[in-house]
Amino acid sequence: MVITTTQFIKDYRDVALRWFADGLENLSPLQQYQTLALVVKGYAARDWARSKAHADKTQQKQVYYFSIEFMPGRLLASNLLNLGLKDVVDAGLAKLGLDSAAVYAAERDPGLGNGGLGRLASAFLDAMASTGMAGNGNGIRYRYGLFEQRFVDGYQVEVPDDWLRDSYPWETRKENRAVIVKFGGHVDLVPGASGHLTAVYQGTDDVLAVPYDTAMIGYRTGTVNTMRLWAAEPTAERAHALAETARAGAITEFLYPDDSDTAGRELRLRQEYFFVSAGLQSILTHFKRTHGDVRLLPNFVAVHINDTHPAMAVLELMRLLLDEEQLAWDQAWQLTVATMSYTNHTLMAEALETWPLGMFQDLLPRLAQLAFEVDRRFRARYLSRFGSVLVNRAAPLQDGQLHMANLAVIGSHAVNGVAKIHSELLKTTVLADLYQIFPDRFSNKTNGITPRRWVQLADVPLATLLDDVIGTKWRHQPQALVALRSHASDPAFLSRLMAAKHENKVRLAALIQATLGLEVPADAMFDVQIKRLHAYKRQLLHVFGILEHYLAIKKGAVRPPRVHVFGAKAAPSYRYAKAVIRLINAVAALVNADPDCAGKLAVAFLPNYGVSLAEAIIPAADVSEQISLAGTEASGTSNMKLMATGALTLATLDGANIEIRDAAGKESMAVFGLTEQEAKALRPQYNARERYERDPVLHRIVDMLTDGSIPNIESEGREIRAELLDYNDTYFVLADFADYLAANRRLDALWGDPVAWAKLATENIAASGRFSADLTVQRYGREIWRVLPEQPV
Ligand code: 26V
Repeated sequence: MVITTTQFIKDYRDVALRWFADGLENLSPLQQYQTLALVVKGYAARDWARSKAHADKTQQKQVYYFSIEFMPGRLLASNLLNLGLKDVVDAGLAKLGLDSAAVYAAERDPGLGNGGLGRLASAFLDAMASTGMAGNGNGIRYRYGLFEQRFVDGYQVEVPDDWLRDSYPWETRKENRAVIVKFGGHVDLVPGASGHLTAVYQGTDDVLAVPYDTAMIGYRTGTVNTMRLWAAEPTAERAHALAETARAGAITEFLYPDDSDTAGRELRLRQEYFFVSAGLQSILTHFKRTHGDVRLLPNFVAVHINDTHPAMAVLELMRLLLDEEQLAWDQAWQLTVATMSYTNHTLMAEALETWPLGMFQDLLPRLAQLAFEVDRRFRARYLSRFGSVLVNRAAPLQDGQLHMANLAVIGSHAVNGVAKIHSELLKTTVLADLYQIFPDRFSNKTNGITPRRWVQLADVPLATLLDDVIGTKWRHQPQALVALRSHASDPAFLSRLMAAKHENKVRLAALIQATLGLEVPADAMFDVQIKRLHAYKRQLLHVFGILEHYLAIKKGAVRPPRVHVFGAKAAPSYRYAKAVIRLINAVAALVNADPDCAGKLAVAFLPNYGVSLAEAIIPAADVSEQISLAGTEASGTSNMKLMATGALTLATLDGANIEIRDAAGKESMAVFGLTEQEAKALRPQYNARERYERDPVLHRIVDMLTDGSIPNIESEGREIRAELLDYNDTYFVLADFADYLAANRRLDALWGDPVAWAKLATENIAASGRFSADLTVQRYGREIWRVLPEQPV
């Protein structure tokens, strides 16, 4: 899109006048941002309308990515970048004398997700638009997103995230596309004249689902797709009563802040059905208008189930095809399976969703009937071939529970994991039985990230350097970054690379100063761990490493200075995770106040980790901590973002770390710890207490949890110690401790040779292109959704 700076300034002034009846200079930064967002939305509007019309006219196959979470991040800068207008607008803002940093910062970051799963969904929407695919998001417009995290006395305190308070300029309410979603009541199947049974609903509780659409603008493609988020409202007949508004609205009031504790929550079940039913109804309505015959559905529509939360899409599509479209079971089933595909995002057995049948029947009586029938047919079909034991374990209904992962696999034509090791482990662990029955459905699709947000926007010093050294091709094709390899031994380039990193570190140091009042040396090694707080991710191991360094300093050891940067939210009900948060804050207080540590060791735990904070932290990282127990982290994606901005990875052989090592080369990663197979073999004979007794350093550090050496962690220290010694250290922190230290000492040694360090950073950046989400969605597009031609092998 071509807009001159002059034209932009005129447009900006016009919109300010129309919207606020005022001149730009009289608006607050928030109002300036809102005005600018409207201008940009206007610039994208034609492409958006054209993309929709084009997809319909050419009958392009559409992907609908169903996800209960999306985390798009701030959109202003990324929309400008993708439209090719960022430079023009920045120049315009400068000409107007406006504080562009303040304008960008005024945008709220919609935290409509918990972590990796939600961020991946948004990265995929960005990538689909940027590769010209017609791919849309379908999810929930939560009134309150993931809580805002604050620290009070080292404790995590949760504050509601009122992200819609100032309105959200990117969304468009489409009341004309609202649909009704029915809950409860009962269904009678009444035989009609044709012999087909008609489902008659009585006493249902109806809720209006209103879509809010946000444009997903492709990077210089002209493709603009849609993220459609549904809000619940009372139906017209009930809209007059205030109580009804509150009751209906409750469905989309808040995001569950928890990836561990949603089991059995009726409101969560309502949320899931709400956005699945609304999404499928709107897809079918649109499809019939544009294509007519529902029997062609899988030729033109792919519905993707992002984790099990939308898995009831299998049953809902069956309901629509049987009850509304009057198809016969076999045909409806064949269409459903051909339309659906499913991604699994975790190996944690306790995370596999199940619903008590009683609850499911009460809330979704018709879907429950269909679940019984799917289960009956599944058993009948596979019993003789696979035997009752296996078929029982693979069936959707077991012990009065509906097993959503089983339903998702049975009702989809494709199932995938999110990194090679994860996809392999799915076949031998959580989905092993289903793999026996449907081996051909399984594949791997390693996750990806969008280098546009993480490099082009968040790391301008690096991006500018890259342009200068290898040209700009990498901006369109991140794989072109391999060209950097030929500069990995060029001292001039390496010193410029380190200068760019240093610039980012100075910026992060200023943020740490402003947020925590802590001064950190920008020339220290910045050692970063940013992700949800979970026992399996082992932030505790990182803390133990810090304490070991602290003790060494107390004994006079000299090591390269380090600044440890943490970002992590804990689920409000996850006690252990909250104890670890308090521990990190207490260790930070101890270390940061100790004059012996000044200039040598600092700990900065930045509150409220999310997409925006990640953008500030990632470009400044020297070390990327990816230290989950092998076999527990499905993929990880911060590992990819940190690699792309030149951090060296300190990692176990888990998730996508393995593929990162393979891509960047063994030397470029500090690998440590048990492998997945070793961990599995160790489990039956593991004795954590024995490790504690045997290793004096470990002994001392574990004791520090409870002997008062770290002030203010009495109960937390006891709880963590108990997890380690009484509950036998579920995630093998003690088992991997010594090797973790050894890997850290290797990094220390490398730090002493800045040229060698910079060379490895270069290898990481050069190899990061293969983790572009553009490539990931193209693999989905070719092999699962069939919206792109198969590539010759
Ligand atoms: C659920 C639970 C529940 C029980 C306790 C531990 C636990 C841990 C994780 C979860 C999974 C939530 C789904 C999720 O966000 N998975 C993440 O998906 C990312 C994108 O594929 C992937 O990179 C992360 O490794 C994976 O944890």
